[in-house]
Amino acid sequence: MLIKRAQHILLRGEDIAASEITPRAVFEQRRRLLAAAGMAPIAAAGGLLGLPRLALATYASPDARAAKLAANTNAKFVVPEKVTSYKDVTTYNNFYEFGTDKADPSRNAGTLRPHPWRVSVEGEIKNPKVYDIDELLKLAPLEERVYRHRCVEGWSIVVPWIGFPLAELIKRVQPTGNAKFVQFITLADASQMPGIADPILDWPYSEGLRLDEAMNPLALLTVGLYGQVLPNQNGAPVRMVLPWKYGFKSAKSIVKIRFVDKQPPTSWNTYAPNEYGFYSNVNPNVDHPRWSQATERRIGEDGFFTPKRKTLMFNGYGNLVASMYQGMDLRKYF
Ligand SMILES: Nc1nc2c(c(=O)[nH]1)N[C@H]1C(S)=C(S)[C@@H](COP(=O)(O)O)O[C@H]1N2
Ligand SMILES: [Mo]
Repeated sequence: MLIKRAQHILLRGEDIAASEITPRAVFEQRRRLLAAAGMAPIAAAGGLLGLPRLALATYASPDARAAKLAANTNAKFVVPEKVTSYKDVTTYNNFYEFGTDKADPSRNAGTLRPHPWRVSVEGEIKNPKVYDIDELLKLAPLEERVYRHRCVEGWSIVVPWIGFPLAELIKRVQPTGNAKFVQFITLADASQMPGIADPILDWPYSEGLRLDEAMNPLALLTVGLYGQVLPNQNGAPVRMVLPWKYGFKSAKSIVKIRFVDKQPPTSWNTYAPNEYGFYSNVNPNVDHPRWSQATERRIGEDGFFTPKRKTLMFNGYGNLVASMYQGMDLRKYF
């Protein structure tokens, strides 16, 4: 029974009803203009220096109740594509601790208590430390970055995240020579997370990276989106965002970051090693055993005649990440 049930998880997104067609909020229109404005000078100057820094906090809020979070936009990391609507990004989620339907996390994650919150940074490091979330938020300047996000199920979104490079934290805790991998562990508290009662995955949700991947400037320790603190359903109060990898690598609601000497077990890889590899870099040339990964459905573009988008190698971030995998057989290390 469990097996049968489990086979329904991480399906392609195709069975999900098309997201509602709502009039575009003024905010999103402004957001797109902002993104376009951020990109034009890059194309012209081919670099970062001298670009105006754009403070998102001056723009309208997508959710009047949510706390604002100020951050300067880092134009080097703004993908020149239409930002997905706030509504889609916060109501179409995978967060199995709150249920397996896309609408479950936004419906059920109100029971998560993201404050107070502590993150234990431990293992093969010189400075192990339990960070209070308020302290973690002040560790490095917050940046807004607009990243593509590709779920292994075949859908994608474009999100203005707020955070800072994980490398900033890693520099401070100083890995020892034995640190080869980093493990991320999510909260697993049945009193806050109704989905934990269901033994779908081996809780707590855990993910991992090689140390060089964790140090990559793209790897974002994330605390906000759309100018606000992270909603619970998106992994409050702190999560990873790794835009060159399939979405499941980006663990939500992290309570532990552990530096280890061996490749750590990870939830999805343990669940189905032939379907979800440890690396899980976005790769249109390596299909999932049950579906092609060559194309994707961009959430919000799913009209009846809308053609699918071609999935890009490393989700379009090859210039920043491909060198980390040079000489590796990406069919074997998928
Ligand atoms: N703890 C935890 N983290 C998780 C998941 C989860 O079920 N539990 N789902 C993953 C998957 S499959 C995806 S696609 C992304 C979705 O992030 P989003 O809802 O913010 O778009 O979160 C990832 N992180
Ligand atoms: Mo995903």
